[in-house]
Amino acid sequence: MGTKYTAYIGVGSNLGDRTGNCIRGIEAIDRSKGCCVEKRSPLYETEPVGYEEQGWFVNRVVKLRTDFEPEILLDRLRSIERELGRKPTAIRFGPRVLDFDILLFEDIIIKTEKLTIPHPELHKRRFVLKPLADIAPDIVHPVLKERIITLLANLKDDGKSVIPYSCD
Ligand code: PH2
Ligand code: MG
Ligand code: MG
Repeated sequence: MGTKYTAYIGVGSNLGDRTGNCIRGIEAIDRSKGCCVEKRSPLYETEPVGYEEQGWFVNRVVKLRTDFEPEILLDRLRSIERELGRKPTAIRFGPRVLDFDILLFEDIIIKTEKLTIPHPELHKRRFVLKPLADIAPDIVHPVLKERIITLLANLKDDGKSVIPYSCD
């Protein structure tokens, strides 16, 4: 059970059993001592952004309560990605079995070599903003000082599809 901090995590997969990978990864977070998954957004099937020669992703966002500090949470998430079969790859933004990204952590602003919070791409990605707005429309981005629902409404369409995925 985590109780100290609230964090929002982006979850994605575009290799193998995409939905199963996301669900099993989130269960592993929830089983971690010091972490508790409080909300899950709906699932979306999403067109790849960044590196386009790869399959579509399944994405969702979850809300956590956690006792971990951000760097410790990041280490825990990385080790779950590996446990679920993620292999290191040379391709930036390339295909992955499971990807966790810390989107927001309380109102914290961090920029180190290891970690940037809020996630630097959060406000540019519909595949993140849409599910985040489903579970946390009114929280305010601590750098941009805008609500998530406003960032979504103002997002210039990147032309990338984000489609509700009913295989939950
Ligand atoms: N993740 C990336 C790169 N591109 N595109 C979509 N649609 N969804 C993702 O989760 C995603 C991506 C790097 O982590
Ligand atoms: Mg990512
Ligand atoms: Mg990542």
